[in-house]
Amino acid sequence: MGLKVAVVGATGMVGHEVLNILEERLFPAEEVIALASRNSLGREVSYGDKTLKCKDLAQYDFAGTDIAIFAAGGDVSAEYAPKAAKAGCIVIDNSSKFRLDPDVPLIVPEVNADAVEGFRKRNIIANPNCSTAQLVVALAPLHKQAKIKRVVVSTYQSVSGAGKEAADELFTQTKGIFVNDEPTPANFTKQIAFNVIPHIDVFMDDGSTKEEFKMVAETKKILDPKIKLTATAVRVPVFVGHSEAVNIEFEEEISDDDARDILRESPGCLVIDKREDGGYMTPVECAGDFATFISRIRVDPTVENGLNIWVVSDNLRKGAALNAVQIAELLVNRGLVG
Ligand code: 11C
Repeated sequence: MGLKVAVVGATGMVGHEVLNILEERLFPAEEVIALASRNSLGREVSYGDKTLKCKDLAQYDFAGTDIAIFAAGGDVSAEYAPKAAKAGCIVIDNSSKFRLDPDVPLIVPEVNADAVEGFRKRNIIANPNCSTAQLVVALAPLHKQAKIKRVVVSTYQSVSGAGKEAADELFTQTKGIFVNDEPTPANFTKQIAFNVIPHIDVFMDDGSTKEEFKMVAETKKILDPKIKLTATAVRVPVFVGHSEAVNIEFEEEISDDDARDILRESPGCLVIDKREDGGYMTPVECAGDFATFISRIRVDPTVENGLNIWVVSDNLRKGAALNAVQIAELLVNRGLVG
């Protein structure tokens, strides 16, 4: 069965990874169309050994296209995703625009694959925020075993989460500091080179940031509305790979050995956890990989049934492009498309 698949935002970092992953995972696409804004018309992008010329999203007729993966930001999704969906194309949307819409399923295939059936209401499926995706992959199997009561998570998020220009800013600032250039923040609110910034996305009325709010609301929607979660989201000078220090309180007893065994068997998880120098994962090692890596699994003795874990994953892959392609695979495997 050959499918017609459109990638919206094909020139961006996530769009680039979507094209790579469709090809790497041999997605059954007969035709792949790269779509972008008029400014990128005719720009070439790679899909395996082929070169695709970008077409103009504004002129594209989605009728006859089976799946469109949107990776061009909330404004583009708000305007074009409903049009594509109305034309009969199933939209998999990377932006935050539809995630909390009760008529749009928010899917991480390892966690809540069955909820995908709900796409029929709007023909749209939402992909979670990158920091949520890797978190729920690690939490879901532990929740199934011992029921999570509360999670305290601190993130260490790479600059690629903020896009290509932000990644370039880290590069330019880092070089500039060696020649005494004054850093001029543009994509971040403060200097990012040799610094950390406890601020991602806009501030909310309660003092949290929208990134932190998303982690709370999306985890509840994907995993369990009863889970209490509090987050502090921090930008760090790393190019690719988000890391998370996660403290979890369970209703039932669970040892660190139990958790390690469960996570070893769980889909999408890879446990790297030796209690020795280097026996854990860091973001530079996860770039380009599909897995959610879990390290530093240990008991938190300050609460009843507490564990600490360290979770690392490629934010452009599991956090965005890979999860979107996995959703497309889920549609194919369940005979919901084509
Ligand atoms: C970041 N997590 O690292 C963000 C990027 O809601 O899809 C993804 C924002 C989103 O800046």
